[in-house]
This record gives sequence, C-alpha cells and structure tokens, in this order.
Amino acid sequence: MAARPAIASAFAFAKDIKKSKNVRARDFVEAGEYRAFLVALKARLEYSHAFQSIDVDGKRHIRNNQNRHQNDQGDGRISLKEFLGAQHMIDAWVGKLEDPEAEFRQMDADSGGTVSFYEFCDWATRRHLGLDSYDSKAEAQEFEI
Ligand SMILES: [Ca+2]
Ligand SMILES: [Ca+2]
Repeated sequence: MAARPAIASAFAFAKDIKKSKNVRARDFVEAGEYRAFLVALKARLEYSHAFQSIDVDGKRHIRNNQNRHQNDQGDGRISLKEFLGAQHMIDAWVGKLEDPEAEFRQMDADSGGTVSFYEFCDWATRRHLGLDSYDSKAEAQEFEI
C-alpha cells in the first residue's frame, strides 16, 4: 500500500491547525501540530486502505503501462461505477446512503467525474468514516489555539 498520499494529506491537514504569525512556519508541521499530524496520519492510512478497496478498476490500464509495483491497485481514482459497486462496504462504514449518486457528486469536489484520494479524505472526515473510533477533526481541535 502506498503511504505517500496519506502522509501528504495528513501533513496538509496538520500544518494549518496552529494559525502561526510566522508565514514561513505555515508551510511546516510545528511542535504543537505534531500529535495532530500523527492522529490524522493514522486516520488517513485507514482511509487509504478503504479507498483502495473501492478503487478496483483501472488495473488493466496500469498493467499496459508495465508499472509492476502498482499491479494490485486501481488507477488512483474512484469512478461512480466503483462507488456504486462498493455500496455494501460504504453502508457498513457510514450507514446506509439515501442517494449514493448524489453522495458521489458531493464527494467529487472539483466535478471532474472521479473522486481522488484527497476528495475521499475530505468526505471520510466529514462523514466520520467508521473504520475506527478515531475522529481526527475532534482530536485536532484539542490543539487549536
Ligand atoms: Ca478506479
Ligand atoms: Ca474529483
């Protein structure tokens, strides 16, 4: 499992928690943000696992590119078809969705027709994706000044 997107997403989340007066410090995870970063990272590694269980299409495309280390993964995007095909998992994580297609359109923040890992993380945080008892936002608020 590739951890890089999870790390990047947790980093982006944690670095802005403390509203630092030092503009340059805003680009870094500072001392007071480190624990929030770790908590966010844990959640996002779980989101990454969830994302990859939904992102099952696109394997052939990647094989054609002979990108061997990604052979067992999808194309890094969730399509509507994949999302609808994974309803049983999603229902178990967030509860039964009334209108899965509308939910998908909401997840797809840039309206590009597919859901990226970052869009998925935003959605999962909003929806309190129930993979674990952790709520990274609530945890992170502890560190807000
Ligand atoms: Ca896909
Ligand atoms: Ca999108």
